[in-house]
Amino acid sequence: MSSNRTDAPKQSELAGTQTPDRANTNTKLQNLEQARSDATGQALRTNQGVRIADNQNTLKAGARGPSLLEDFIMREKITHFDHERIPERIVHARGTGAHGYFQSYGNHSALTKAGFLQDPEKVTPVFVRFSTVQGPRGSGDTVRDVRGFAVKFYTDEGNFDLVGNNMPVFFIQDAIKFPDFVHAVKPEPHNEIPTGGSAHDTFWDFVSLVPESAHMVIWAMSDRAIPRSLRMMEGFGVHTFRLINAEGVASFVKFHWKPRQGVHSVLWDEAQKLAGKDTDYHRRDLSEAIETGDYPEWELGVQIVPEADEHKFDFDLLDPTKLIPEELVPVTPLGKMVLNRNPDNYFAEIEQVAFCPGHIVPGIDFTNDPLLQGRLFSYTDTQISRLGGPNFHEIPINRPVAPNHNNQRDAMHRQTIHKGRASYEPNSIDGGWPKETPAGPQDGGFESYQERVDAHKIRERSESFSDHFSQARLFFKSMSPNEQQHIIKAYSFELGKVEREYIRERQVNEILANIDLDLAAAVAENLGLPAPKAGTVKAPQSKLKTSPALSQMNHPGTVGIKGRKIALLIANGVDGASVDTLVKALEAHSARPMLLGPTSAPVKTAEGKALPVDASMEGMPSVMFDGILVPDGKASLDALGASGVAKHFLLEGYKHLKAIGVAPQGKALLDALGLKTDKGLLLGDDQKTVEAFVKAVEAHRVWEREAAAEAIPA
Ligand code: HDD
Repeated sequence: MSSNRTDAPKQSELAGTQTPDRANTNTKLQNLEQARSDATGQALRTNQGVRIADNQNTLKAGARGPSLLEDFIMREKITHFDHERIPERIVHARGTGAHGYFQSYGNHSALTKAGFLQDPEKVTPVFVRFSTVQGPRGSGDTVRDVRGFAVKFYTDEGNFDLVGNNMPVFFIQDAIKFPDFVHAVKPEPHNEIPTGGSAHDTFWDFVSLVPESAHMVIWAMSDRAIPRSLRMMEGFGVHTFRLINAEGVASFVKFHWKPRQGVHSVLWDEAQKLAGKDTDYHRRDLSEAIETGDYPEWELGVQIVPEADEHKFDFDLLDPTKLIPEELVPVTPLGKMVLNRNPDNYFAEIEQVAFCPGHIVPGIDFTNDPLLQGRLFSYTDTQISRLGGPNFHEIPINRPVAPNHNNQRDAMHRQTIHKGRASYEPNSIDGGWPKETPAGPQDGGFESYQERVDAHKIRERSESFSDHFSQARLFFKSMSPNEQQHIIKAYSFELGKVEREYIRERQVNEILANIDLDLAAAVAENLGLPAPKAGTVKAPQSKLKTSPALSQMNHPGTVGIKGRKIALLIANGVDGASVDTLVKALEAHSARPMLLGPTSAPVKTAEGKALPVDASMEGMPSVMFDGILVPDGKASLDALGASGVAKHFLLEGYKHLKAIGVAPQGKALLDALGLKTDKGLLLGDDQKTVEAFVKAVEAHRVWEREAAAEAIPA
């Protein structure tokens, strides 16, 4: 966890790379890099510490002669290189992460004795890893998939890992089905297709045969599966956990992370294009935000259910395919998490971090959720093969800040050099140390919650887990009309890629028809299947007709357009003053304006100045932006109107429902493109228009435009 980065200059110090003095900028960049590197001023050496004189040539018998086996320098280098890769995670292989801290809002001792939740002054370091589930390490960031949201709290009482997802439920109810589910969703075994997505036969074969997946699958077909940014996702602990206070009183809780940036997604066409045009879209967005000081922030909250209310709901709290609607049990905020430091080294930190839902601290405990119980075994087991043995807790990113003395010894890659003679307990040689700490109210040893269990040993699914459709229906009914259409399209797209017709039919008739007949009928029509009959499963209708908290539209965030990327399209002849005014207006809202030219070369303004650009319009296409502005300047507007790339940029931005502001002289450009002004397509460059543009970006997308945008070619 140690890092010299905190002293290093921040990228934000390089703000203003618009300066024409590129040489100066380059020197600044070099200084920045050197300050970061721990090799600055150091000699190149072998792993054994020998200084290397020549890193260019293998030792040979004569300049044109054969290489010599005795070249230990070359062999050490190649041997190490040959073993650079470790097995990637079986699921969640593609990920990124960041360091930060957690701070409690207050003293939550009535709820839990966990030390990091007692004191608002206490700052607990955290490391977060976000991930996709299906794809390998090199797959695209914006595929349709669940996102992992794993947080390691380095508390004074030991590490607490909250290993959740950006969806509050899961595909299966029992861990014994996890390998089946993962084999089905992973690329097909004969050709390893598709990479990163679920639009293929084996996934839909499995989920259409396993109705308990219906709820999670509809989440995966919703906009939640294509987030705009990792910073704009909710996170969920999924299972019901227990919090226990110093008096031993336990409450059931569901953990929630609420992003200050709001909950937002991209459109499906955008997601697919981004997967090619910027494969690293999400990891870039996260690291850029942190680098520029726009630190992502989430609120940690819990839904609290007193033990006495365990059976009060029309679903089982132990069933991980169910959520507790926030309208029934609101989320109580506990504290905030801020991510403020990028990792120094991807492999050492993001690849080697090892999470486990079984890493808990006093004051937190499990429930009998059979999915959670299986996870408690799986994670440590997987690290043993992934990280080469049971000593992965010694890897810097996994080390607790709390001391961890015990009598475990040896094994692969042991780093600690133990000095005592006694590695057993009880012992007298080392004075009996390390010793147990009796369980106690505060700072006591870990004590499991004393739950009475008196039952037959059986393999059986509880009857209380048998309603698979009510909450899937509640989810669909709670969506806005736009979101419902996206879900219909997502099922149609994915099932349209399924080659076996009987699988499509089964999903429509046996799953979708039991969720909602209109949904099933719309998907059936798109697939050319006969209209489905009403579902035969008599699932209880939940008392709640809708749960507004489930719709992303009801999570706008609290940061306005802070950090949103806005493209300014410019060409030779652009009005420099107009660019200046727009950039200043955006910066006043802490947005991130970027100047895009026809090429990467500076643009000549109408005033005759050379204006450096951030990128070319081809280099940073519209899918990488949240909004588009076209500044004034007749020659510039004419040049944009004659450029296929610029026109495509605008049309695509329009299709993806983005806010667009065009200077008054640009009316002809809009007319030529056949675009009509609307709530988010604005003509003008006065203060009022700029504020309307800002409002439109703040609303994330111009949803009213979605039907009109259908006509624009993709
Ligand atoms: Fe899992 C990784 C989340 C069910 C077995 N899981 C993994 C990660 C996340 C989750 C976020 C990536 C952690 C990281 O960034 O390193 N998993 C979940 C959630 C689940 C869930 C929210 C259901 C509520 N998982 C689940 C089950 C099993 C596993 C039922 C096995 C019985 N998960 C694993 C694993 C992984 C993993 C194979 C792969 C790499 C790793 O653990 O470290 O053990």
